[in-house]
Amino acid sequence: MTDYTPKPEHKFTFGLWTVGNIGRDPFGSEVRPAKTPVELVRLLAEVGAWGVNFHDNDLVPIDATPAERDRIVKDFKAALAETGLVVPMATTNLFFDPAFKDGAFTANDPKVRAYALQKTMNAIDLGAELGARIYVFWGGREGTETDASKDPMESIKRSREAMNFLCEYVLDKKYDMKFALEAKPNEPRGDIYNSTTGHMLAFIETLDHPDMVGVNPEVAHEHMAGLNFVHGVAQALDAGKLFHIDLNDQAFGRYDQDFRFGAVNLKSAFFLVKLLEDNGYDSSRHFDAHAYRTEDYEGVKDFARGCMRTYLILKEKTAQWNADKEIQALVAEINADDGSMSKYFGKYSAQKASALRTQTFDRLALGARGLGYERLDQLTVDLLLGVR
Ligand code: GCO
Ligand code: MN
Ligand code: MN
Repeated sequence: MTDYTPKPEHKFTFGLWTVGNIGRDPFGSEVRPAKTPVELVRLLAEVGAWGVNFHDNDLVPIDATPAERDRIVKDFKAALAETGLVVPMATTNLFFDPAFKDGAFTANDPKVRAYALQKTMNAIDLGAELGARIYVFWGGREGTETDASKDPMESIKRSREAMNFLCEYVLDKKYDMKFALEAKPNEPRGDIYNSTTGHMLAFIETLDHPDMVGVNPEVAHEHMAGLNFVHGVAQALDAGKLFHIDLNDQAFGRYDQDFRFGAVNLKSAFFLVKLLEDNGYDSSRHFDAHAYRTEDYEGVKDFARGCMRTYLILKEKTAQWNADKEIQALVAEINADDGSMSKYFGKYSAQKASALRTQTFDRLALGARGLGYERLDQLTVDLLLGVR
């Protein structure tokens, strides 16, 4: 192919907060002047993105008057119409304002919990008004520094009650909207509840409307926890719960770096793209990342273009891997099956179990056989490095 131009069918999206990141960190102030939402929409259109997502307060400041809100939303809608960008996802900022310093839905203060619900209902309305059909929940401050401060059992109950309330709100309003829960192990809290995608998948099954709720796994967050992201995403896909995904990159063992997709772990990025593409993932490819602090807005565009370009290159590599005769011959060999064991697999029966007991196995031969994974992995590396 070698045409790596992003197209609408690729469903590439960015948050206003990603290309709008002004480079503040705990050690230094902003390095880029802030752009308005309208300017950011135009920037995203220029680099070829399909959609733009936002937190309520990325678009409407927390202290805006109703008249200001209406004007901002009107200008934003005009920018969307002008550029053709869509809004597939929206979310609530429940972490920036000091009111949320102890969390939102799990805060100990009931007034904070009620305010969080009110703020989220307003933000859901805003998202619905702009066409968002996925609503993300990232509980950045839903956690603790000390477990003396909150009863973890109570926190789980409060989280569940909030999700149940908000699902009913969406049903009541007849919005065509589903929720996607995003896990992160820590940062900004010392520990965040439901710290991995696996935790979230288990939590969802305890809700009143589990079918309305899926996950939004993020590469960086599972890597912060030292986990294999591809495996976590596969579990979400298998459960029919991969409603959305946050693509970025991250060195293991570091703070939340939110680097350009593929910037650090190219091989796992490849297996991720392969997983998504081979399994017909059809929702947004959302980049939740930002440019290095060293960059000006030209660098921000390079960052955004780079995310999409790397994804498309890895998509091409997926097709190449799937069509590579030598690789596929090895895959077939690894999975060779003469059918002689089929009678033991599938649903249990007492008859199957007793037949299996009488089967003899050459255990030593099973253990002695080389599997060829070194060769397969090196072929993959050759392919990724462009020498195949
Ligand atoms: C982070 C998170 C956030 C969320 C965003 C939308 O680590 O800061 O990834 O960027 O994804 O708040 O829910
Ligand atoms: Mn992150
Ligand atoms: Mn994220």
